[in-house]
Amino acid sequence: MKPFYITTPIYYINARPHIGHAYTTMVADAIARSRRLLGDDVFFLTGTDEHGQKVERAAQKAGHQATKVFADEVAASFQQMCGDLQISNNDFIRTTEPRHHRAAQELWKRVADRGDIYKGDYEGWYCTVDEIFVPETQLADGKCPTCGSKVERLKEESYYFRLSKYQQPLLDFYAANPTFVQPDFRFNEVRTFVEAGLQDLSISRTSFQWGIPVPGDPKHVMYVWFDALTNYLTALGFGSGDPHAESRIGRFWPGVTHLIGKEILRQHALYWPAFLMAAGLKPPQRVIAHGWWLMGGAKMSKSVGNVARYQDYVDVFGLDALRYFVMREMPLGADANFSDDGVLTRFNADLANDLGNLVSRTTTMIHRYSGGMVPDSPVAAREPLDLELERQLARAIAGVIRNFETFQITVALQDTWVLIRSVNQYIVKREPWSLAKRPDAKALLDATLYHSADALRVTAALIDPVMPQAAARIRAMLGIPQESWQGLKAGTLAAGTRLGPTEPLFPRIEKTVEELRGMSSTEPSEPVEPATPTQSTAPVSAAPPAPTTDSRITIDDFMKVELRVAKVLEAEAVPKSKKLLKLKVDTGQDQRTIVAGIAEAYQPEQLIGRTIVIVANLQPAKLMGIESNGMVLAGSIDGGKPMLVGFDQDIPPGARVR
Ligand code: ME8
Repeated sequence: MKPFYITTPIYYINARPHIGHAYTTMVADAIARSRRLLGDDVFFLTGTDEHGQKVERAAQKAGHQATKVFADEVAASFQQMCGDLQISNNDFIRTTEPRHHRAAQELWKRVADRGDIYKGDYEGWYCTVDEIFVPETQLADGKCPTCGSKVERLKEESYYFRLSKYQQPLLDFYAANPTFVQPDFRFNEVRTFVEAGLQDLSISRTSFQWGIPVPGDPKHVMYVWFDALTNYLTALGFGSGDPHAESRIGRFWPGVTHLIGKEILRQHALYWPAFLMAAGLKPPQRVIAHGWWLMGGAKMSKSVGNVARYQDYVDVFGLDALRYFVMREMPLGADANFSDDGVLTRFNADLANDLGNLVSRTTTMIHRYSGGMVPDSPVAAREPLDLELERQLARAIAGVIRNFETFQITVALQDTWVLIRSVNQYIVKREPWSLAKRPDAKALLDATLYHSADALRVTAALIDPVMPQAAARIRAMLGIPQESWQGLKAGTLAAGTRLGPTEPLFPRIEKTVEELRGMSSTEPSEPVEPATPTQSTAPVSAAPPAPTTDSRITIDDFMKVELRVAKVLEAEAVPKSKKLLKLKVDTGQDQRTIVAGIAEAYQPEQLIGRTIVIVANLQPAKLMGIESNGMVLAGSIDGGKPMLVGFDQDIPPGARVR
């Protein structure tokens, strides 16, 4: 079995976890699960970073006499998060554990023995929120350039690490390992930073005590990042002195994948490899830096307080829906907006409509038309439509595996949803409900049932790392065991398999976001659009009867117009037309062409990537010979230039506008 080691950052315990921490942990979990499905020997580590001034102050603020008591309490909430989110970690490390003290001191000694630590005096600025030293030249308006917090002046005796010595070794290492940091553009940032020259790094503090004592000089505690980064080795037995425990280093190091948020890339891609080189150890194989969840336009952060709690979303939408949303919504490396509306839209469109429909259709049909048993579909009976579905399955399997291997989970989920929609279309085209009425169509009906169930089996396997509960529930409905990704292919569902009982997988949520907001708890959450009336909140029958001359419409009339958010993918002028532009837009459900009369107000290139609102259910019409499928909404003042309708926050394509 191939070893595969994956880590999350270890989280500070100055406050309880929020969606940001949940996100990294869930992504690492999905990657770990995918590797297990591929047959790897996985070691998955997460944990808590418990030392440093920030934690010490948080404990004091919380009125705790002993920082350790506070640490135990908050660390437990991160452990609880792992349980709540069904994280499959193999170890949970706390930096206050004796095994970690030993490891950090061992690393320090090795670096010191090689002459790369010396004593000096530090005078400069320090950001306690990020626990980083900030050079004077990098201050932004006298504040921390990373988080914008006030920095503090420090003047104390300090041990220094000879980081400057590692400029060239780091650049050589980067050159020899072109995939060390992903995504690529982040690697460029690191390279540029190192190329500009490195200063030695202060790695000890004397002004507080909550840390790991420096070997031989306990007046100093280690700089929290020197301590924290070592956790990745502690969990492999480093510094334990026990050959059996330490044998894990040989197995899992340096082939490690560190999954982190982009704000701590420098520590992982620069300090950490340099510390390791100085200790005579190999740098890690890979650092993947993901983007931030934003809330109200700013990074969701416990220091700022604009956080969403994962528990609220698990309670209302279920764990798998939360896992799906975050992994579908944020492509690797990019930032994304976390909004209740976004979660609700994805839930209803992707989970209830697409996946939920496929599950209920397939299982109900087999119960109804085949006595709850998967029928046989001899190879000879397969028609082009069945063979095309098999090819689509093969493409989806290859695509999902490839994308998981390159950590593109969002793309893997897109591949899976292309498949799910194709299977739904396959069923609609075949019309099994009509075939069931024709005794001569039994073979075709059986083929349809077989291939739908087989595709559902593959779908369950493909969503397994992201949605383990849903995958297990689908398997229970199909009456099949969990499947590995090794050898996963179309057509292997055994005929005669007896289905389990059917249950609704993701029942559609008919409530508005505002109605659901009863779910949110004490912490402030992002403001959302005011509630929009739906049939459930504004039953038409309860409205006073309208006078016959009244031109007002009922809510039912309005709801017939399907207004949706779309994103412009391409835009070009329509030849020989002054007013028209041809747009290709992503509606969240499909990509389509819309011809819009906005050429006098917008250049095509201004529109690419822009979020717009369209009427999605308009009958197609031909404009200048081009079929337009929908209409773009814009406002204008009496014959003036059109102004596109927009939003004041990010909103994903497909969201309904009401
Ligand atoms: O930095 N969006 O701990 P931390 C996405 N202890 N991810 C987010 C996020 C957001 N808005 N907010 C937090 C530390 N995260 C150090 C790490 S490692 C040796 C030491 C996630 O509690 C993301 O993974 O500030 C980020 O890197 C991590 O939480 C920071 O957690």
